Amino acid sequence: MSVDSSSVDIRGDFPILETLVNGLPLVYLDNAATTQKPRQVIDAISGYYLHDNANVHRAAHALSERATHAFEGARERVRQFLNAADSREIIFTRGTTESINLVANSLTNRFRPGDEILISHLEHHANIVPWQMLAERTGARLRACEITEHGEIAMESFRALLSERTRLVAFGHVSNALGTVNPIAEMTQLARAAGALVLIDGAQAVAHFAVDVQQIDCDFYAFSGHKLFGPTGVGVLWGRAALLDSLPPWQGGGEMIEHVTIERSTWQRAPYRFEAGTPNIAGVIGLGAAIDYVRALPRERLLAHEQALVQQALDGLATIPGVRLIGQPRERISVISFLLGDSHPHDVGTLLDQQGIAVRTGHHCTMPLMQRLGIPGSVRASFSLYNTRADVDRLLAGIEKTLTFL
Ligand code: C6P
Repeated sequence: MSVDSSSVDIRGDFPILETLVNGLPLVYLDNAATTQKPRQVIDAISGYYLHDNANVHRAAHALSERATHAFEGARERVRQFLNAADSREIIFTRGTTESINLVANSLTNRFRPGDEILISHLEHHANIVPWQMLAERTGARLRACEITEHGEIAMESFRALLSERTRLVAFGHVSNALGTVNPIAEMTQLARAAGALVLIDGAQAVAHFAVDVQQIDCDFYAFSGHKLFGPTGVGVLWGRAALLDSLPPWQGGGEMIEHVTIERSTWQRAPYRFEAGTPNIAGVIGLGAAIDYVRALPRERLLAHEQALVQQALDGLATIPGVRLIGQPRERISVISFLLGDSHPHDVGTLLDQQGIAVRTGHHCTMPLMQRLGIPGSVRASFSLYNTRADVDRLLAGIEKTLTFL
């Protein structure tokens, strides 16, 4: 398949993009759910299993040393990727969901009845439910700031809900359902001024722009490897070293301890106190390879390419009668949500799939947002750096054809 002159020719790195779906070349527009994996990542994972497979941190033999070296090398790559001050601040988890659950569990002792946790109506369930559970355990209260009609955080509502009772503020960097890029620097500053800890859910951000946790000045930042061209089952929680060392572990077992007697145990420092048991070694190595891959790309140019695709799609959708855009954020990245007339999103998704076009349909794990918008769900097209103008043309033609069936 030819690649637009505006994009960087990387499609060849992604073998799956050659797949035929229903006899047609795949147009993969479900990148917000998970990105495809470049050969470099697939090779790193199989290379580990073919040549280095052993457990990490446990043995003196050569394979274990090689595996440990590759595993800890990936931690250092993540540190550089986030511009964290210390690789001790990088905790490997199963993904964004586990990263947020880790924080919610480890913070339990810091919450008292009447304390507040502030989130927004834009959040993914992974950034709602763990806080509900924390509130349930501690008597704290979960509050959610409003959104505007365009699908942005309503900053006056955010400011109004911040108070001396707010102990933690948690919000997404980018909305997975609408693509809204939140003003995270301003929100972090306001939350910290109110004396709250700040957690940012970066699941939808890291594949699209550089993240600098020291510059953002938050306390925790979470993301998943599989949305960054890495494997599933691995993710990251970044936290300030001193803060992490002051928190208790949330899971017990091997690796996370310093000393164990039958009566009691003492913990290692971060990150190991939060990494009980054998980790997802191949996944971590794959994530390291994904970061190497991304860092070698001309990101500014690729981001401009993605933005151009989003604009092409928005311009095209505006000319198709019956298309209703869901959310019109001023700053948006790579995600477009829409409905076709009164049709159920699932029917639209099925008809697009028959034309080889993969989109996501439904509530996108953001039920409170859908409730606020008064819709059961939407059709979501999400773009990545390997998508092309031809993909957008196929999507637009696919939608026009779908409308004739509905
Ligand atoms: N969103 C989507 O299609 P996990 O499942 O742990 O890797 O990521 C959870 C998560 C948390 N926050 C945001 C903003 C997300 O987008 C996601 C995952 C996918 O939108 C699957 S529901």
